[in-house]
Amino acid sequence: MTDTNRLVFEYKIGLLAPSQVGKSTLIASLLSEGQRMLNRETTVQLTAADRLTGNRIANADNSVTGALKARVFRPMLMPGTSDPSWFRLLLEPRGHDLPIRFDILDYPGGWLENGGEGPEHEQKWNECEAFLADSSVLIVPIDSVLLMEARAENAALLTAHLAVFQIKQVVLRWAKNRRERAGEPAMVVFCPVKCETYLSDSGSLQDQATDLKHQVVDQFSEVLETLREAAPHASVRYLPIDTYGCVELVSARWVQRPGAPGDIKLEPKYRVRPPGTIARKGLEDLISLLCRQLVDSARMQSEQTAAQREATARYSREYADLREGFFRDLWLKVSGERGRRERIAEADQEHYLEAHETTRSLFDVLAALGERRSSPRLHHLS
Ligand SMILES: Nc1nc2c(ncn2[C@@H]2O[C@H](COP(=O)(O)OP(=O)(O)O)[C@@H](O)[C@H]2O)c(=O)[nH]1
Ligand SMILES: [Mg+2]
Repeated sequence: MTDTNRLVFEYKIGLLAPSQVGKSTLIASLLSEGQRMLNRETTVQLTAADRLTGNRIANADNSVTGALKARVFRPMLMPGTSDPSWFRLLLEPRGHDLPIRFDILDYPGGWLENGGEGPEHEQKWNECEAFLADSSVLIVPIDSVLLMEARAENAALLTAHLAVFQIKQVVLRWAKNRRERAGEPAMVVFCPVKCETYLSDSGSLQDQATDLKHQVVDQFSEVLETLREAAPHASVRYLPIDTYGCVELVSARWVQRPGAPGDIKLEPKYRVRPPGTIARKGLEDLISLLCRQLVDSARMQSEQTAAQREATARYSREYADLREGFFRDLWLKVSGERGRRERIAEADQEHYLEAHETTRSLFDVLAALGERRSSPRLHHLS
């Protein structure tokens, strides 16, 4: 962008989860579902900001759709994330040229668990940590199968497998950062994933919604406490998400896995519910939450800029119109100084009007987004 006076809205979104929970799948679903939903019902649209992001999302979507069509859903066969990757998405109000960009960071979950192996990973993880600490929104995907099936014999290992301590550390750094920048957005969304089997609205015969929420609040109680203490202004939400919706847990077995807490790992087996078509749940609510939060922040930022530019424009106008006595006024005119001041005043007025117009557009978008009602899946934790 060449125009330096143009308002730029950029936000970071961080995901916090150990490996194999569903970060990469969630990011890919967010764009596919976001495009479908926003193109259908609102005044904004969501697009990939660069080709790399577009390709990554297409690959993830193809592999999921393909596996479901072939009725083979073998979680352990999905390739893991090997490097940090940035997904760059644009949220653009229709008919207005003011994109809001947000970057989502994906990284190997193992780095959160133990910082990775060797100095190279450590360096990359440090960069990821800085990104997470600086994010406007943190999404915490949680493995529902682990939460609900660990039960009696391995209950003591649950906290370690969920990486609660590591999550708390990142959240604490994030919260301190957010408190220092109280005018900026701050939201944390706890998202249990892989919950098709436990929630009746995704076709399961059992309804364990209350139990699932109870487990999340119980296991993450220290993280919630940290948030309440270190960033009381942050909004905290609970939103279970099915990124597939058409699969069902058949069994979950603990298998040997050296290096994992207790040297064991829970391995789920799924059955694909015919006809094997993706029926995502909860994502629309997540997209709405993100859009509202980010558009509202953009609106606040734009309002502040408009106020500053208005003051500047007023000053430039007064300076351009200032009378300084007969001879001095004559000189100002002859030397071209009056004309220069006049041009500055006009340009400043224009910049102010641009920011004012941007604020108005963002208000319109917010109003349109606000009309969408959230589903009963979404809960406020504070
Ligand atoms: N049943 C089910 N499986 C999921 C869901 N989200 C992710 N998975 C599976 O969990 C595994 C790990 O997902 P992935 O996105 O690679 O996790 P990451 O390591 O956190 O990036 C993959 O096999 C996914 O297909 C979900 O909502 N439901
Ligand atoms: Mg991944």
